[in-house]
Amino acid sequence: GTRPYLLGGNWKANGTLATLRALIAEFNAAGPIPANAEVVIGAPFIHIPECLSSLRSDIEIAAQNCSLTGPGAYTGEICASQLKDMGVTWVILGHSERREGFGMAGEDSDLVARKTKIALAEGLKVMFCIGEKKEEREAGTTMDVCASQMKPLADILSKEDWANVSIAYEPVWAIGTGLTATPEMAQDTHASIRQWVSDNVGADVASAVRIQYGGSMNGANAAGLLAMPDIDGGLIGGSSLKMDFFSCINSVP
Ligand code: 3PY
Repeated sequence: GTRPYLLGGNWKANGTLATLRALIAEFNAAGPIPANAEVVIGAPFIHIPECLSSLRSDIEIAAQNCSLTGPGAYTGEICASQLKDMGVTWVILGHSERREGFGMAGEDSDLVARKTKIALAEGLKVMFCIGEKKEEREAGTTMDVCASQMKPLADILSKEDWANVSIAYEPVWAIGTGLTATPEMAQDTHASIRQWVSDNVGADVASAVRIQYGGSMNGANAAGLLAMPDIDGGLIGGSSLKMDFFSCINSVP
């Protein structure tokens, strides 16, 4: 296809300074990244400076969240302008784990859309995560869920904004479970998401926007997924903490 592949790693809240340094050394020695692949690592905030100074320069750095606020009296928050100032170029927003909230108030689609608008305004690029839960897939509502997650975004973004957004489709039942959507199942949903963008944003945006698959992508299943016409990359959890990430990267067609 004409869309450059986007391979994102999502390290979540994993790693120590020692394991981070060891992984960076391995990644730095891993050989070239295919010319049609863009690679980004979503690091914990505290590990971002070490990544920026030590990780190979052909891997960009993402944060895994940003504040709904700008700078100011917001104890414990990190805002998009601060990330941009550090040299961060991407942010992952609306991951299902943050939507769920792990015991805290979760993020709804309206909040994720507003964070996205702020991040884009500060010059960050956004991996915008969507995806259905197991019971929603079983009830046949996968596309209703994805549409409801994208609707507030479509309402507040300008067409120009979309140039810096990638949609990460992550079926929640496939995250951290070892279950992966089959390439055909994933392709089917990706095509529906692209159609939704075409109908609700515009055909030009739909043909340019990248749709990454997330949910237990690894070196063994990446090639099958990435071969699909509407799968433009991955958002990769556990595998991105290992050299297996490079097997995913090297699986781009
Ligand atoms: C996974 O690979 O399971 C993820 O959650 C990636 O974000």
